[in-house]
Amino acid sequence: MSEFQALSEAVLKGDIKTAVAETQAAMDAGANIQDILDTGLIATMDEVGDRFSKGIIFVPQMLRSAKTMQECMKLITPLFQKGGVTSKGKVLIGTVKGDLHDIGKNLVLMMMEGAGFTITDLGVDVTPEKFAQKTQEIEPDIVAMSALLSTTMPSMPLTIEALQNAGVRDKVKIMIGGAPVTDKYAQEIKADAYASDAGSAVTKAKSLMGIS
Ligand code: B1M
Repeated sequence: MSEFQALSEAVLKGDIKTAVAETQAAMDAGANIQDILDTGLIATMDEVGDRFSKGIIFVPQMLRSAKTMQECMKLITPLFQKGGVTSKGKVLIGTVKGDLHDIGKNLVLMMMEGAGFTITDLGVDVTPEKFAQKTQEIEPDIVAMSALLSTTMPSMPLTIEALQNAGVRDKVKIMIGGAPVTDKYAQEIKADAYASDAGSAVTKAKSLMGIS
């Protein structure tokens, strides 16, 4: 049984009040924040996805669990963020067109912010044109795209094409990620980096910026 069993059960049930209280209790007891995130929250969302695949739960329950996880993340986010550091680089991030999943993208954003990057978040369902227009406007160092559906992955090469058409492809590094995305896919669509999780997204972003 996991140390975060009660938290996990509350997220599965979509019981926001209990989940938030359990997160706070774990933090007060000195639990490692990364463990709360990995074992208590992320692993539980995998279980939610598994139950959804098996037809045990449906979209409303999945949504409720997602909302519950997001409320818990609000408590731990400040602990990942360090103030007053010089920016390590500008990152433009969003979930691609047609895709509404934002928990993973928000985790990546939170970890990058914590590592000292300056983030502009375009949110979800971001069209290739919006990515291109914002890239022209704010001139980021890295354009970061997230996709959780195999059906929305093709928005990634379309976004790269839009950046090309806007004449900004060579001015940025492109990083992609999300559960169905792979390193092989990143190479196929000529992205500059793939990251499998929020932690490695930070490592890859630093390496793209030539910093360690
Ligand atoms: Co959706 N959903 N969903 N869903 N949902 C999945 C993704 C699915 C795998 C569930 C399943 O069937 N087992 C499946 C996709 C199948 C596929 O295409 N391969 C699925 C489906 C089918 C759907 C709908 C089509 C269901 C329907 O309506 N019939 C629908 C689509 C809506 C749409 O987007 N247009 C849908 C809807 C939803 C909700 C809205 C209810 C909700 C999202 C709420 C929200 O995000 N605000 C939801 C949820 C919660 C999930 C699951 C259960 C959990 C996703 C999650 O938040 N995981 C998911 C099953 C699963 O993933 N196990 C599922 C936790 C999160 C921390 O992990 O997002 O993977 P993840 O992010 C990780 C890494 O991937 C990586 O780092 C993160 C942290 O380590 N990462 C990056 C992510 N982005 C990155 C970017 C990077 C680098 C790393 O660089 C830029």
